[in-house]
Amino acid sequence: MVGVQQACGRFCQPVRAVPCAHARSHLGRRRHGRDDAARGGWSDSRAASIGSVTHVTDVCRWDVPGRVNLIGEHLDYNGGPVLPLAIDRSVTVKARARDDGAVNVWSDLPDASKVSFATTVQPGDVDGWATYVAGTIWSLAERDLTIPGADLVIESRLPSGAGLSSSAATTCGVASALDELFGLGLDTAEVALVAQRAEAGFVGAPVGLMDQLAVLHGTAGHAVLIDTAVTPHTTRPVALGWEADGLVLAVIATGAHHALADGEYAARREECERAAAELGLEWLAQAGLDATVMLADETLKARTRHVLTETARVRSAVTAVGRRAWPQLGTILTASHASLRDDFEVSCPELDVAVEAALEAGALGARMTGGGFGGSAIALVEPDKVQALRERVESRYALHQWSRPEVFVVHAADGAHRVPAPGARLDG
Ligand code: GAF
Repeated sequence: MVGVQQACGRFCQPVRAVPCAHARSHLGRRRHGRDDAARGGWSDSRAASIGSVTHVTDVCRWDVPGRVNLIGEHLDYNGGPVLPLAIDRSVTVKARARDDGAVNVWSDLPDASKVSFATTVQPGDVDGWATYVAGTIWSLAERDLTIPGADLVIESRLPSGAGLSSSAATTCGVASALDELFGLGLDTAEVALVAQRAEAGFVGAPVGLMDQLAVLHGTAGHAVLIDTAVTPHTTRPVALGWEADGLVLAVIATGAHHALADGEYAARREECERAAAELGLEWLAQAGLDATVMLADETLKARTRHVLTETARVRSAVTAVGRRAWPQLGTILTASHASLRDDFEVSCPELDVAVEAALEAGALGARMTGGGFGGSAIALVEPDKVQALRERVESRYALHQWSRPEVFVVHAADGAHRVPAPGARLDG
C-alpha cells in the first residue's frame, strides 16, 4: 500500500491508496448500501480485468445535492466546528464505461459543449467547467485508480458560481459514479478526499472538507455538525425544527463573482496558518481568548478574532437549534456575517446589501454562506415574508445597477445517493 499525501497536508492524514480492484474488495462499503447492488459480486479475476470492462453496470446515475453552510465559515481548515446542510437542489451525474482510455463529458450548463480528454489527464490540460470532472479522474489516478474510460453527463439544478457547492456536488458525484461503475471500493470518507484533492490539486482551490462531507452526509431535515479538529473529521446530524415552527431558510444568490481559485481564499488560509504557527498551535481554532493580544500583526489578529468568535457562535447556534430558539439563532447568524465582513474580510458589497435587505424585510437573521467574495447569502425568515425580502433585495440591487439576484427557499435534504438507472448490464 502506498501513502497518498492529500491536498491540504496538515489538514488530512495520508490515506491508503488501493493498487488494484481485487485488493479493494475488503474496504468499507458506501453508506446506505446504495452501491452494493451494482457491484454485482465480482470475482477477483473479473474485478482484476477492470481494463476490459466486461462486467459492469452499463449506466449508473448519482444525485448529489448542493449545500448551504448555516454557520461555521472558514473554520474547516482551522480545526473548528462547521454546521452545513445539504439542500434540495442537486447535480446529477450519469456515467457509462468505456475501455479506450478516453473520457467524454457533456453538461447542461449554458454554453457547455462536449469536452474530451484522456484518463491520464494532468492539471492544466482541461479548462472551465470540466476541470472538476477531469480533476476527479486525475485524483483517482493519483491513488492508482486509473479508470479505463467513461462517458459522463452532468446535469445541474444548482446555480453555478452561487457558492452552493456545485463543485463538491460534481466531484463527489463523478467519484461516486465511477466508484460504482468500476467497483473501486471507495468508502464515503475516501470519496470526500478524492473530491477535495481534485479541487486542491487540479482546479487550484485549497479547500477544506466541509462541502464534500455536507453533500455526502446530509439527511433530510438535518444539518451536519462536522468536527474538523479530528482526523478523520466526525459528522453528526442536527435536527432542524424551524419549518415546524413557521420559518424557512431563504437563499439569495447574488450573481456576484465567486471563484475560490482566485487567490483570496488561499490567502486567508495562509494567514490562519501563520497565526496558528505564531501561537504555537496546530489549529487556530484551538487558540485561547488571549490569542489576539499575543499577535502583533493587525491582520492576523482580525483573522484570529473571526476564527475564535465563529467557533463560539457555532456552539451557540447548535444550542439555539436544539432549544428552537430562533430569534437567538438569527442574531448569531447576523453576527457571523459582521465577523466575516469586518474581521475575515471575505464579504463583498452584493453580499452585504443582500444581508441588510433581508433584515429590513423582517428576517430573524442573515449572513453570507460559503467561501465569500460573491456567491450567496442565507436568511432565516417567515415564509410570508419571502416575497417582501425578494422585492427588497431586488430594489436595492437595482439602485446599484447590479444584475437581478435569485431568491429561493431551500430545505435540508439527503446527501449523495444512487438513482436507479435504466441502463442494462453488460455481462461480458
Ligand atoms: C468553501 C470551501 F470549499 C470550504 O472548504 C470552506 O472553507 C468554505 O469555503 C468556507 O467556510 O466553500
